[in-house]
Amino acid sequence: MTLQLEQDHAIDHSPDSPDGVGVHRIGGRIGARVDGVRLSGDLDDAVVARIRKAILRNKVVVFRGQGHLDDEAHIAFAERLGTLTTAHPTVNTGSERIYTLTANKGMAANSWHTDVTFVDRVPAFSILRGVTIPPYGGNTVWANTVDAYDRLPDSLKALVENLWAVHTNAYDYADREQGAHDDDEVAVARRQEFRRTTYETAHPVVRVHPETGERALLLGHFVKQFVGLNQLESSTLFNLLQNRVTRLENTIRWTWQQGDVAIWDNRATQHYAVADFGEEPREVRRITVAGDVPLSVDGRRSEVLVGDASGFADIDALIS
Ligand SMILES: O=C(O)CCC(=O)C(=O)O
Ligand SMILES: [Fe+2]
Repeated sequence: MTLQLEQDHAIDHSPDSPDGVGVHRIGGRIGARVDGVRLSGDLDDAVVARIRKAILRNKVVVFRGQGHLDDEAHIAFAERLGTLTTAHPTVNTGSERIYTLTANKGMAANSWHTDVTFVDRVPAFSILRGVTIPPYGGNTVWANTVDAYDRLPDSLKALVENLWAVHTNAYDYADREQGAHDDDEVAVARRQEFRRTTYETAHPVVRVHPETGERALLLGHFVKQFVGLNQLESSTLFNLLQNRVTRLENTIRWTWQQGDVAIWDNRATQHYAVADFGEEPREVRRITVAGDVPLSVDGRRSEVLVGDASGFADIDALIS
């Protein structure tokens, strides 16, 4: 079903709505701050529906002042948006649902990506809670992949609509990630764990969003190669398209406070955690809502090449 996003525009952005919920845009192409909501598993259905609409429309929404949330309440709220995934397909986080990120290095978050695209069932939403926020730096930046597609010239749209890419968690970090030459033991162990089981999936470069019907570019740092192109051709084209996604006008950058929550539509965004907080502590915790298998413009689903992600997310209920 395609949402009537345009019609809802006025309601969605009224700061004085009867339920006290206000959605305020914070960027021209992506991003909104939602005020007047205390996140919990007990929110009214109407408020949850407004939040979902705000996410779909703005691609990422942030909430200040949610310091009352503990892991349990974070999970209870997340469940209102859909079925949850396990914490991660390969990383042992010590928790079934919670993916805790504390690293400033040796992790793949300080590079542009969409979460977990190496599996077929790309998550729908990521819900990130700021637990320990450094005194400076450590912002997160999101980019709008629907807008990036929309702004392509027709010639490039025609090219990408027929293009597929192989995504993997076993890519060569040294080629992609700044700081990947870091031979710190913890960083090396983390990278090894991340690649513990190899996954490879072929996804369409343009996916049709299952809720909005919008077309989005599906790329990011897990892309290994485009189908039918060699390594050099792949990286040339990848850079061209990624530059379209990540140009600054197409992004929103958020400076965290403790107790903030950010929710992004992982089917319509990429993000980058800026690793510029020195040795200061930083901890954020993510709960992930399962998503379906992407659909191409011509109606074909992504294809698993290596690995079985059924243990990461049970998506039978999402397949109609
Ligand atoms: O630490 C952050 O700001 C974002 C980390 C990240 O990539 C994620 O939670 O998926
Ligand atoms: Fe991420």
